Amino acid sequence: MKIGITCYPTYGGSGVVATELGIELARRGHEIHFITYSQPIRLSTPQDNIRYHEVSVSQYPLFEYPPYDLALATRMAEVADTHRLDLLHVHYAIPHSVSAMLARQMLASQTPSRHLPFVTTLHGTDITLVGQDPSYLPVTRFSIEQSDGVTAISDYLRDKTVQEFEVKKPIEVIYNFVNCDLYKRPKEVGVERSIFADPQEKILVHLSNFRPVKRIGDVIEIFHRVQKEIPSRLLMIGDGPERSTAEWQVRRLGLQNRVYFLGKQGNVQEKLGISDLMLLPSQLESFGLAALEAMACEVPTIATNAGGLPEVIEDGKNGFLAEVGDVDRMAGCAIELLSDETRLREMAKLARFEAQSRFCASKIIPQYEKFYERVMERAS
Ligand code: GMT
Repeated sequence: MKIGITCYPTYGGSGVVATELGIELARRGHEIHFITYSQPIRLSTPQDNIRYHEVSVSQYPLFEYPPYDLALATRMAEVADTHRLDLLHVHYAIPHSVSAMLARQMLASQTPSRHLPFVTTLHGTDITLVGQDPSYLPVTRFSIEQSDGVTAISDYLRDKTVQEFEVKKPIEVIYNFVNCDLYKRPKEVGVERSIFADPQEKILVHLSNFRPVKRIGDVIEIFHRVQKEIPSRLLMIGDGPERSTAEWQVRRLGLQNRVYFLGKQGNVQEKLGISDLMLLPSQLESFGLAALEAMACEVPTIATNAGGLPEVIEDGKNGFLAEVGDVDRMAGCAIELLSDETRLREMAKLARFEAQSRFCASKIIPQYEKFYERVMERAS
């Protein structure tokens, strides 16, 4: 198949999922065209069967808000026409599904027999936060209804979309995935670990885009309590609006020698693979890709019982779940687990098992392929 993929290339989990999906599909022989405003971060090296088409948005003094969605629609139609694409797959509804809808119409107006189907994958804040904004809700609902196929990354998100948007269109749940051959614990972790911690110290990790929904303050607060009981360090991977506040909190608590702000990292699996415990105390996660990537690397997660997280983590078995804001319980669970090496290793193995048995790329990618086939069959 020839597939055009659009996502937010530099920011957030939806871009990561879209890029990894493109890479996996290309490995299986499909021709993938990324149509985005910059090179997706996880697409650092040229790969067979993958092309990148940049969307450039012209600036003009009149445009206080340059019309990116229109530039995107034009590029989608151009690429689809030139490369005879079979399908567009957009990640995050706003504004990508609206642009895809326009591209489909533009192509049909040139060649009435040409119907370019598009699939919209819902990821989270496009529905739960941004999509609820009255200025976006009607157009988001409309473009979801107009999609030739719609998927959501968890049952939670599907139900929420149906409930809040009153969408009649069937929504297929296809869970996020992880490449278990790449995301795994290395046999030897000593050298890399020694950059951050002494041999007897534990490493806690947090990975996100540092938005308010991630409750970065709780991450620091939990670690503050943990390090009083357990010799440990904290790796903060990612960047975003809450980073300066978090750095200030770290200084205020006198933790600057224990917490490393690493910024955006290209190969996150290398840092996850040397860690012992992931902290993800988010206000909401439709899925929690960071937790899954950690689990694949034998790193259990302490997370909140929010959104789709209970679909990924089983409390007490391969991680822990607590109510949003309950830093006492999250710190308590972390201390208990990190003080018991046997339990920690056992939970780490179960976390990897869960990632492999339910969310491995080899299980999820064929679900997308089948979904595309069905959509294309209906559209022809
Ligand atoms: O909040 C983010 O991390 C960004 C956002 C996005 O769409 O880029 O993430 C959402 O999609 C991820 C990938 O499918 C999910 O793992 C996250 O749970 C989801 N975030 C929220 O629901 C807050």
